[in-house]
Amino acid sequence: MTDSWWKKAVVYQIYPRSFADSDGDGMGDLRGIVGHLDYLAELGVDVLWLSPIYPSPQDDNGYDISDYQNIEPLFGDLEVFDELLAGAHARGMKLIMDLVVNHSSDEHQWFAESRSSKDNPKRDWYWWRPARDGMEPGTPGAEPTNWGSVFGGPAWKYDEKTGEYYLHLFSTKQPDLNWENPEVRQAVYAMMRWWLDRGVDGFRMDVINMISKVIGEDGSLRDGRLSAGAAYADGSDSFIGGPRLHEFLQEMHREVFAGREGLLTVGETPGVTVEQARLHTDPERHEVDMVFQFDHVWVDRGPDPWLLMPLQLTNLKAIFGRWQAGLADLGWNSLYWNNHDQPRAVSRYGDDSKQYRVASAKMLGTVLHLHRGTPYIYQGEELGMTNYPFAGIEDFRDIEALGQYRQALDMEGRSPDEVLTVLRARGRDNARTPMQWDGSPHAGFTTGTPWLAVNPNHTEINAAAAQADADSVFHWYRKLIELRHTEPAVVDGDFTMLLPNDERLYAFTRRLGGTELLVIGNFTGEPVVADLDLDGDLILNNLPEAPVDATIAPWQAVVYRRSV
Ligand code: TEU
Repeated sequence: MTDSWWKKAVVYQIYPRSFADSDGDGMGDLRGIVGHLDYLAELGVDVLWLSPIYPSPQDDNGYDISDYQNIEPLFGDLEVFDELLAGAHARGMKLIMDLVVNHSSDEHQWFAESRSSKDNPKRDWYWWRPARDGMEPGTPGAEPTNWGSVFGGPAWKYDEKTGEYYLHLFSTKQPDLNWENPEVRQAVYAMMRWWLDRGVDGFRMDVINMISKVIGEDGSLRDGRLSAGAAYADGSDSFIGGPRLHEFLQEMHREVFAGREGLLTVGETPGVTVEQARLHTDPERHEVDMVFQFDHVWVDRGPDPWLLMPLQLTNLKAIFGRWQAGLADLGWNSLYWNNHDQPRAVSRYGDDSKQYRVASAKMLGTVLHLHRGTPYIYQGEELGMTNYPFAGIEDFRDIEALGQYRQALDMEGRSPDEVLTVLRARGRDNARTPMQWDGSPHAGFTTGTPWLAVNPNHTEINAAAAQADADSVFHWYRKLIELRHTEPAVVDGDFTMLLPNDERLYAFTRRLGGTELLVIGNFTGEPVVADLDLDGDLILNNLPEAPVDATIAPWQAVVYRRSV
C-alpha cells in the first residue's frame, strides 16, 4: 500500500529571502517565518516548502549551497529551524526542504578539494574535462562542449590551477556534481537522511532530471545543436532525462525513503514529457511522488526567446488536458501557476488591472485547484500579488536576468528595449519582490531596507487588507483549500476537458461515483455564452451574480455540483 496523503494536500512555497524579515537587515529569515505560521494555518495549507535556507554565497539566492547540513546565518541557525519545524508541526502542517544536488556552490568544501589537484580524491566528484582537441586551454571556443549555461555564457569554466574546465549548467558558482561517482550519491543520501531524522517531511528536488548526463565511451560529453543567431548551443539532449536518471532516483528511494511514512517528494523536471513523468511517479517504481512539468509555463515562449508570444488559451488547455489524461490511470500531477522562477500568474494569465485583478486571480486559482493533482501556492499568490513595474536593468537583481541581458546585448546584438520588454513580463524578480503584509512603507516585510524593492501597490494589495475583507483573493484560496479537504471529487474525480477549441472559456468536469463537478472559467474581459448545461448547485462563484442564460461574466469562475 502506498501512503498518498498528499493527494488531498495543498502545498505553500516560501521564498525565505522575501517572506518576512525579523531583524531589520532587509532580508527575510526563519524567525520571520515563525512569526507568520498562524497566517499560514489560517489559509489552511497542509505543507510548507522552503526554498533553500542552507549556507550559501547567495550567487543564485541560495540555489548555490556551500554546506548542506546547516542554516545560512542570514536566515538563522539550526535552533530556529527546529523551532520553525516544531511550530509548523504543532499547527498540523508538514515542512519540506529544497534539495539542490545537481550542483553545489563552488565554495563547498567538496569543490575546494576537487579543484585543488587532478589527483585529489574528490577530483571526480565534479565534471572536469580538458580543452577541446587542438585548442589552447582558456581561449574562446576551447570549451569541452559548445553548451550555453542557463544564466548566459558558456557552461564550462576554465580553472587555471589544473588547466582543465568544470561544467556548470547554471552559474559559474554552481559546478555540477558528478552523479556517476557512487561516493557523491552516498554523500547526498546521507545528508538527506540527516534532515529526515531531524523531522523534515520530504524534499522538492531542484532540476533533478539533469543529474544524469550522456557520456561517450571515451568519457566525453557531446556538442549540442546551435541555432541561428545563438551564441551557445542547447546541450539539453545530453542532460535532461539522461540514461541513468531512473536508476539514480530508485537508488535514492531505497537509500533514503524506504520504510519512512508520511513524506512528500516532488521532482523539479524542466522539459519532462508525460511518458517520463509516468515512469517517475508510478508508485510501483519508487522514484518520486510527483514532478513539476513546465509545458504550461513555456506556452507563451516562441522559438525566439526575446519575443513575447501571446497566450493562446486553446494551447494552455491542450497542455493541461494532455497531462491530466496522461497521468489519469497512474502517477500523479503537481499543479502550479507560480513559483520563484515565474512571473506573477495574475499578470501573466489574468488581468492585473484595478477592475479585474481580484476576479481574475480567483478565477485562475479555481481552475488550477479543481484539476486532479496536488496544488502549489507561491507566497503572495493568495493575495493576487502582481508583477513589479521594473524601469531599467538596474532594478533587477536576479543572476538569470542580468546574465541573459548581457549575453543578448553583447553577443547576440539585441537592443536593450527588446530584452527589457521580455524581462519585465517574464523575469524571475517579479516573483521575488517582498511579501506584502500590510500598507506600511516596506509592506511590513522589513524595518530596514529591503534587498529588492517592494511593489508600490502594497498600499492596496496586502495580507492585512485581504484578511479583513471577506471577498478577498485570500479568503477565496481558503475556500479552494477547504473544498479539496471536504469534497472527494476534487481529489479523486476523473477529469474531462470540455470546449477544447474555445479560446475564451476553460471548462471541465470532475466525476467521482454519482457526483460531478462542472468548472468554468472565463479567461477574457468579455461576457461569453457557454455552450454547456449549467445545472446543479452553484457551490463556488467568484462574482456576486450567478450566470444567467449560461452567460459567464468577464473573468468569472463557477463550480456546479450535481448528481449524475
Ligand atoms: O530552476 C531550474 C530551471 O529550469 C530554471 O532554469 C528556470 O526554468 C528558469 O530560471 C526560469 O526562468 C531551478 C530553480 O528553481 C532556480 O531558482 C535555480 O536558479 C536553478 O534551478 C538552479 O538551481
